[in-house]
Amino acid sequence: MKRAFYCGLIASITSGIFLVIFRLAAGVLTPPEVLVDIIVRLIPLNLFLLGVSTFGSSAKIILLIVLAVLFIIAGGLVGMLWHWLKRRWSWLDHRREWVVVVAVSFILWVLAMVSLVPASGKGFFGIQSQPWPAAMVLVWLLASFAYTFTFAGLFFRPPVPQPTVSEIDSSRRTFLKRLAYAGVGLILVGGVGAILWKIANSTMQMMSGTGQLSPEITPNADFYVVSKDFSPPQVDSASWKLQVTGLVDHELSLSYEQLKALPPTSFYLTLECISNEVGGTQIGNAQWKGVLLRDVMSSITVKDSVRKVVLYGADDYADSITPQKAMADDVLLAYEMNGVPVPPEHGYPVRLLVPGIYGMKNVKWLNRIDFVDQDFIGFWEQAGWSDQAVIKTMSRIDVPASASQSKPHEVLMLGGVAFAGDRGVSLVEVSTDGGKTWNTAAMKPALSPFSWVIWVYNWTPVQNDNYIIQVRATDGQGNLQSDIPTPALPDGASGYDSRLVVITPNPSPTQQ
Ligand SMILES: Nc1nc2c(c(=O)[nH]1)N[C@H]1C(S)=C(S)[C@@H](COP(=O)(O)O)O[C@H]1N2
Ligand SMILES: [Mo]
Repeated sequence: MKRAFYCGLIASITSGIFLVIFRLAAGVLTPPEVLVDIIVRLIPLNLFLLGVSTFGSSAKIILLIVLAVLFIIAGGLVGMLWHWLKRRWSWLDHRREWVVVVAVSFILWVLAMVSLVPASGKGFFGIQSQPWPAAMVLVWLLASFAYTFTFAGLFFRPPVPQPTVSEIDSSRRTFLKRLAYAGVGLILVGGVGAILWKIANSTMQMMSGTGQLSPEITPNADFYVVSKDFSPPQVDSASWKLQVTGLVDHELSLSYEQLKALPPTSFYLTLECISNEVGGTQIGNAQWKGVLLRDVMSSITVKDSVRKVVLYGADDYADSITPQKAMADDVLLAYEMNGVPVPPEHGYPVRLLVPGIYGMKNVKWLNRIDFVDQDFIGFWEQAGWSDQAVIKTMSRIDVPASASQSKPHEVLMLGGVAFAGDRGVSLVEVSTDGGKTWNTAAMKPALSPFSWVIWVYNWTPVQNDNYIIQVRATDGQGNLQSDIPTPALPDGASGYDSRLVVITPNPSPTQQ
């Protein structure tokens, strides 16, 4: 058993060295790195914050080291498992053993390619990975072989006489014992995890003061509402129809049931109103489920003369998007918001979502899509708002609240959200000296290419003073958000969000 463990260990180290060589030489990501990506994206925000506040900017590296060690140990455990199986399966003679090794390498690799790799956002079999797709597929396959062949080479022995019954019994007993140890270990890890969770929740409440860090997913009840009318129109889903009309080869009328029978798509998307001022709250992130407009249109041919696609809502509201945007592969007819039917105030039964464009084009209570050969000036555009309405890169400070007080030499957590439409956020920076110097904030990777990010920065002021805290974001195309203060009308606000923080030896308790 011990020998099997050590052989497995050496094999996974060999495979690891192999992976590291390709990482350094060609930039091919290793499995622990991909796992870190997935974990950091999927863990709850509080745990992420706990990691950042405990380990600082090296939190990710520590996680990576832990995973790399686990990866090596897993190699040893697989070795032990092999040893155990081999004793049980008498058909597994010396010749067949090698066939199984090749098969196992393949299975391990396929599993990684259809689970780990897509979960990290690199597509099935890593088709979206860097530096080129085939590299990851190939290197991981070879690494899998490196593991199994090293193990086989070290561990396999030419046939020996059959073990006696008592030998099998005792090895089974030790195996069961180890299984029990592993069980106890799992329970311990779970317990420690639960305690950390508790601590994370309580530290968050302590740290947020009056300013609250935004949850990554905005609950429906807290999601901002902007509608032209005071109360939402009453739409009955049983009689609701979506009409596709205008310059199309044939018109379409779809019921709620017919729409829901089409293949569903879901994604996270942050919605922001064009009238949201710097530091404003007319922004929220939700998971939306529905049908892609492209899929609804799959049987329909649109005439070349079409210039605008007009979207009508049941509240006598209309807005338009370009045909290019309408046919893009990410425009969604949403019927669910955060796992429940879209609430009345957010557009029940169906609303449109157009990634990259401010809220007003995301028409609620949608009931007609009309293809026209003229320009169309929508409801808010008639009042002077931009028709392009491309979302500007923004960032907001949620914590601390304005005019907060804190003590010198004490860590003060700064945090908030940053958003750049469908371009994504690549960097968030914080200045504590009025914009002279900028520090990189930790950023929880976005839940989707259309989602905001949560950022945090732990700041330890040393002097008693009044500080102006500022934040700025860079989008996925490398463009820094504009620092020119501009009101929201006509094409969205710009400028940096800022907060005053007073550092004094005796903060007044009422203001924290
Ligand atoms: N039918 C209809 N759709 C609409 C509106 C409206 O008044 N009527 N307001 C728009 C505006 S200005 C914004 S910002 C978003 C807000 O969506 P929410 O209320 O779900 O947050 O909906 C858009 N869609
Ligand atoms: Mo809006």
